[in-house]
Amino acid sequence: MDSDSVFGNVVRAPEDPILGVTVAYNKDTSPNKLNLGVGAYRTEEGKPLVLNVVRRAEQMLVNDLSRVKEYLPIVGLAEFNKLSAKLILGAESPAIQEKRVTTVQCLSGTGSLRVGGEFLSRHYHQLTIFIPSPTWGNHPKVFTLAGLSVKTYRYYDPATRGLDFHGLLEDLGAATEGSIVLLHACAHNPTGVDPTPDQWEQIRQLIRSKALLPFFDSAYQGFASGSLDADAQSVRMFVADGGECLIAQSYAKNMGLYGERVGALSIVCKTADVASRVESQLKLVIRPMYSNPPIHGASIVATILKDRDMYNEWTIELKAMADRIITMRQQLFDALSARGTPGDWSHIIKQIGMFTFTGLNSKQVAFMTKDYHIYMTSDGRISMAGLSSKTVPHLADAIHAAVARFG
Ligand code: KET
Repeated sequence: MDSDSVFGNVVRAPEDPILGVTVAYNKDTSPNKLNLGVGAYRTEEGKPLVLNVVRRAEQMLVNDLSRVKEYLPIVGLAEFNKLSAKLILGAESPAIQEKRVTTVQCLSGTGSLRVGGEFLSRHYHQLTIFIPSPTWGNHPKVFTLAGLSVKTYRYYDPATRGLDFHGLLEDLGAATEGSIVLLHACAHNPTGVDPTPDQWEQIRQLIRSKALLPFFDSAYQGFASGSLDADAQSVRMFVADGGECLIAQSYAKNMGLYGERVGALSIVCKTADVASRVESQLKLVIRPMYSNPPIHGASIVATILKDRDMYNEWTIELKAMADRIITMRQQLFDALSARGTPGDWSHIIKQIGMFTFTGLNSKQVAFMTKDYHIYMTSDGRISMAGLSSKTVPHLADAIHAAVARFG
C-alpha cells in the first residue's frame, strides 16, 4: 500500500523535455526510429563518435603509470583551468596575463552554470538574471535553484525566423541596472540564430552602459563555424573592453566528452586581487556540493590542449563534425524542396550550430513521432547532428506529411 510508505505522497514528475525524448526513443521498437532530440553528435552511420584524438589522449593517460587517483583540488586540475581560459579568451588575452581571470573546473556546462549561479546569488548585489526567450530548457531551472530570479528578454522572432534585435535591445534596455544577462556565446540553442558581429557590438555597448553583468554559456565553441577562435569572438569582445563577465564552458559537444562531464567556469574580474578573492569563495560553493571534480575528463582535455599536434588534430576532427552538420542542413533543405513541401525552409540552411528550429508545432511533432518514429523536442527543434544522408529522406517525408496534415 502506498500509504505505508513515508514517500507515499510523492507525485510522479514528468520526464525532462530534452533527455526524456531519449527515454521515449529507447522504448520504441521500430527499426526506422530516429532520435533527433538531444544534441549529441552521430556519425553518418548513426553511431556516437569518440574522437581519435581523445582515444589517443586516453591511451597516453593509461600508459602513464606515474598517474594516480588522488583527489583533485576543489577548483580542479590547474593545467586544465589555465588551458580552458586560454581556449575561450585567446592565447594573448590581457585579462589572463593580468591574472584577472579565475577558472574552476566544473561538471560540464551545466555544473559551470550552476556554480556561477550559486556564486552570484551569494555575492552579487542583483539577483535577477535575464535569459533569452526561448533558451535551453534547463537554464531557468538551474538559475532558479541557484537562488536567482529569472526573467526573459526577447530573442527570436517566429515571423522572420531570425533575431528579434529590436525586442532584445528594448528588453535589456529596460532591465534594472546591474541585472545579470545570460548570453549564448555562439550557436544559440534552440534557435540556431546568432547576432551578427555588428549586433554583438551594440549589445555590448548597451550591457556596459547599464552596468549589466554578462554571463556567457559557451556549450558549442567550434560547432557554429568550425573555428574555435571565430566562435569565441562574442566573449572576447566583452573581455577586450576591460569589463567583468562570467563564462561557462562545456567540452561535451566540441570534444565529444558528453558523459565525462568536463567543463569550466571562468570569472573575469577587474583586478587580480578581486579574482583571487572570488576564487576563494567559489571553493566554498563547490566543497559542500561535490567536494572536488573528477580527474579523467579534465586530464583528457589538458593532454590535448597542451600539445600542439594533438590540438591540431582536434581542430580537424571538430571541423569535420561542424561540416557534416552543415551538409545535413543542405541535404534536408534539398529534400524538402524536391518534395515541394509548402512553406519557406531556407532557415534550415541559414541557422547555425547543432540544431534547426524547424517551426513545426507540437501537434506536427507528435504526429512525426507516432507515425514516423522520429523523436525530437516538442518545440520543433531537431538535432542536425543526429541526421545522416540515409535518414534525411525519412525525415523529409515526415515533415512533408506533417505539414500536409496540420499545415
Ligand atoms: N548550455 C547549452 C546552451 C546547452 O545546449 C547544453 C546542453 C548545456 C549548456 C549543458 O551541457 P553539458 O552536457 O552540461 O555540458 N544541451 C543539450 C543536452 C542537454 O539538454 O543536456 C541539448 O540541448 O540537447
